Amino acid sequence: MSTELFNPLVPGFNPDPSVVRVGEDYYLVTSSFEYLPGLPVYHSTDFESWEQIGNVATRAEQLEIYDVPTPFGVFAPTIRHHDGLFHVIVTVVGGRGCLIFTAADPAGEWSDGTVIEGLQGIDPDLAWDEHGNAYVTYCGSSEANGETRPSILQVQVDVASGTVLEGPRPLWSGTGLKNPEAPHLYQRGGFWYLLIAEGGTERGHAVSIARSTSPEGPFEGSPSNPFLSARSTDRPIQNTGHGDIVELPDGSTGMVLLGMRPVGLMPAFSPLGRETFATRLEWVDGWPVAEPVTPNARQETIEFHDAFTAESFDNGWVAVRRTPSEVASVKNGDLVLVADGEGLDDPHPTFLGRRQTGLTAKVSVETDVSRGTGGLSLRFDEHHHYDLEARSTPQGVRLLARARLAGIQQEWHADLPAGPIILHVTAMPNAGQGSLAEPVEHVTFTAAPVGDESAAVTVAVIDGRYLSAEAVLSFTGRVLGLYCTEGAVTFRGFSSVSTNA
Ligand code: 6LW
Repeated sequence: MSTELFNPLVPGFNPDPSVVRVGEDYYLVTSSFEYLPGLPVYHSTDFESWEQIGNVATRAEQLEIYDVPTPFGVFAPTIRHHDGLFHVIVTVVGGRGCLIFTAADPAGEWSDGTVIEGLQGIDPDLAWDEHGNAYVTYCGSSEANGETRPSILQVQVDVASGTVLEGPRPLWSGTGLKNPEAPHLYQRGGFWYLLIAEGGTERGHAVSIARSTSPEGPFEGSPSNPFLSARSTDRPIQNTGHGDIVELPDGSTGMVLLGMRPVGLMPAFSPLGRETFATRLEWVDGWPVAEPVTPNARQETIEFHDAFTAESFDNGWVAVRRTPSEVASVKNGDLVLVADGEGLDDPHPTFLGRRQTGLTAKVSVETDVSRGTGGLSLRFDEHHHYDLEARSTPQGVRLLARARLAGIQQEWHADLPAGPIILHVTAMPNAGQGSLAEPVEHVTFTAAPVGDESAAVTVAVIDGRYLSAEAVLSFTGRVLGLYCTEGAVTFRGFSSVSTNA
């Protein structure tokens, strides 16, 4: 039976996907930038339904991202399996540099990470030849005719010690489009194939390929490069690039890659940022031909409820530059956040969130602000977030909705009587648009006394276009979470429901 390719394959903020097949099992990892735990690991046995089984970096010391500035942190991993061990190679930009993590079980625990000493670049790939030589192929820069240009480089390494044994040698620079990056090296049918992204991660993003009889080159590009791109098209999935090739359950060749889903009349704004998609490749004369990446969303609702009764955090919760257990505690159904001086505009907010996984999404949580100030936030980074905040006053509960965008701020207010409240945020693309001036997405903040939705107040309805990857100019995506800026806030019964039409 032919494997059905669902798109998005892994919805929400999941850029730079890399995938490996081991027997009947598939494991996929994506970039995580300033969030911890880092490097989510997704698993599938049919390539159709995917479940997050863990994270590579569950301990802060594995990444050391406490001080990395936005938009740095954990960029573009590669996952491979060799000699009975899973390997993830990645760069922590502005941090530990290029690292190799290993694990016997991809659900974890993963190792502390071995630094590849002296490697200057991003997007590392790891491949072994038949003699066991290990190659790290990555995006760096090389000099030609007195000019420094980004290019794909390669070193041979000792994986156990992280020592560079040979190189770097320049391999290829693509067809001349900007930003040749995201290399992956594969052996197939007597050739070594070098897959790369070029054109930049924006609308010009593309995938190109070259081949050689040796992993060290020289590489010859495909005559049909770039062999995949959505540039200058009106396809609903844009920015497609940064691929990784894998054999599908039906024996055909698949490629996972990043893409974006712009919404609105133009459509120009992608609320969820860069997500993981998939397409099929065919081999013609030893070169891949790609099908365009087409939408095929699962007709399902993605639901998540957390009653906060477990002692540990479900592996989809993330915090900013700190682990969830450093910022939050759970006990008997209460999730407590305690402010420690930094707010949402700072690099270390007291914030605990989850990726927004559907273009249509609703999150609700009971909130007790009798001892502090906090609420719900939709976050791209510390400079770009929409918030619904509550605090107690002598008259009751004061509600504040805030749009904070690169130093620009607008606020809306409403009031509720004293007592526990429930906060809701809904995100909904605006389907019935007649003009470009209309909102592309409605982000609605409402609140009600617990148990009395008839007394709900709408605090604000904000156009989501300004909290999109294009407006924010961000590598991340939307993370929807709970926060506290003063005192302590207790949350109960978090629920999130989302759909991708
Ligand atoms: C990543 C690069 C890219 O390192 O964006 O889309 C960078 N491609 O390959 C960050 O995700």
